[in-house]
Amino acid sequence: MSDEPAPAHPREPLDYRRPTPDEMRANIRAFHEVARRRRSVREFSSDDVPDDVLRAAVACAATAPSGANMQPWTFVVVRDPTTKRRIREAAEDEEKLNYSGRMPEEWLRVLAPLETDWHKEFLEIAPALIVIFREDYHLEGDRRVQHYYVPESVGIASGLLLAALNAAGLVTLTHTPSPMGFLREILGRPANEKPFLLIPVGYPADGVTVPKIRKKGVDEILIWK
Ligand code: IYR
Repeated sequence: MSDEPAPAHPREPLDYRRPTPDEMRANIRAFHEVARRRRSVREFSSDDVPDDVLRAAVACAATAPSGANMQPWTFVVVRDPTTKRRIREAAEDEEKLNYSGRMPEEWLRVLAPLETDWHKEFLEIAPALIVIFREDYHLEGDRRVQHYYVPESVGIASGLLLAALNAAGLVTLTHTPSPMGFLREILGRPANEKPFLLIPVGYPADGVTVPKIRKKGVDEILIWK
């Protein structure tokens, strides 16, 4: 393989129509209505969700921008009950260690109001788990092609996935059992893929409650200059 720079991409017109300010206001209001309803849910119904909706949500994630358009991500949708059980058992083994000494006091202190613990039943109960893998490089033959801005790229794709799933009417948890190496093994993914997030997806269990927390208001986080 040569080290010549690759030729420029052919170009095409941008598919874009400028909205009026009022159209923009209506659009953003509608989007905010969806976004503000998203909550992390930890108790799921076992009711099944349609494959095509999960597939369409991943297609939304696939539209994300990425460093040099490397698209450094793979999404594994886990439906098989045995695989879900293995993931639950491995996550609980890690989280037991986290909650019984591996997390510093200070971390446990900020988690306490959320009442999380090492039990992760939702990993078996939720009808689907989506595991997002990040890819820091890929191989072309025996040549290693580096990826750039991987956390930024995969973070944006993950946000789009969560937004899409919640817009569809499903609920999600952004779960980070730590460390997550077991996911690569259980799911048989190659060495260049590293688990990034584990997202149970489904419907909320009947009567589910969520912590009454508040998001910072826009005036607390927005600075105009
Ligand atoms: N990953 C652990 C602990 C945890 C950490 C944060 I930061 C949270 O916001 C919630 C939980 C777990 O999933 O229990």
